[in-house]
Amino acid sequence: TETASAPYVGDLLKDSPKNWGKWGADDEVGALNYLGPAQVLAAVALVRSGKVFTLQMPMGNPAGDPVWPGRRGSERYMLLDESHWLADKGPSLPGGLHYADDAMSAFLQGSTQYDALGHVWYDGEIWNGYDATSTIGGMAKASVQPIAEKGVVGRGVLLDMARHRGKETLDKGETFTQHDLLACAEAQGVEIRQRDILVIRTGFLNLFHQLGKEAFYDGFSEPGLTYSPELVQWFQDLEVPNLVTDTIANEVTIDPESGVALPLHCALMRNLGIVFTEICNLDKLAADCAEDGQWEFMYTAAPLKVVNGTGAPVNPVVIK
Ligand code: UVW
Repeated sequence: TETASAPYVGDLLKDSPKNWGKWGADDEVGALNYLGPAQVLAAVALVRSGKVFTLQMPMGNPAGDPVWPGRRGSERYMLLDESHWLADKGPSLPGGLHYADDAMSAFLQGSTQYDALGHVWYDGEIWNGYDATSTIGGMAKASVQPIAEKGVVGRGVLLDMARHRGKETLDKGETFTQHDLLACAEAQGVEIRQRDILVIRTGFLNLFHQLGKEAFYDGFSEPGLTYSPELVQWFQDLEVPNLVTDTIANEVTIDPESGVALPLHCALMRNLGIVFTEICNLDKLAADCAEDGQWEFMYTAAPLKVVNGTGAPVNPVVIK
């Protein structure tokens, strides 16, 4: 449906390219098909110093986690600890061992995560043309599980847009384009190559803890890439398999020109099959890249194999 302020996303994207069918009628991993043995070996060749970086934000942080409005951060609770034995309620095991158990309630999109390719849709169809009714009761098609089964390994390139603009963090609603990414890469002295995993830093999620929850969500508007047909074609021509950022949604919340919310989820994820990784912490990696001048690395990730999941938590590992 159209609203007064924004066109229907299907109209906005009516001429946008699609990769449906490119990897077969039953494909569920989309542009990850661009990553094969050649890309893995090229990534391995970038390992020079043996430095390792993990990109996941802590889960179950009592101070809360930055999540998309309407979602909750992960909550972890103890089911069994020493208090049970102090109260004579702990299980009795031969030999007397005590142990701790806990559980977690978590939105699968509520922490550092891989989105399933079927996570968003319009016109009643998800990635590869599967019917959107296949999402009912769990993702029967294009869930996160096939992505998790495949795993992600390739050449990652960090584009530090915050540093490039001389800021600690990009501002609410601040935008950038593929031209800005190219200028950032040039300033960093790194080349963006075919089939690279693009890792984009904005610094924005640091504001969640700096400003506090209320101010962070007041006028919620993430910085990020903006939609244009040229940008979509750029991603398509580069054969980008995976877009990784330190924001909740990998793109500016409302595209300023069209007024449409999250059009790149539709144009890149639903139509081109580009896999999204969101809510990463890129600060330590960025500081190291600025120090040693190596902005390219081996990127590896394997989200959890959540059956029929719309997404899954992940702790991506970068090796330089
Ligand atoms: C939505 O799809 C609303 O959000 P995300 O991709 O950030 O999980």
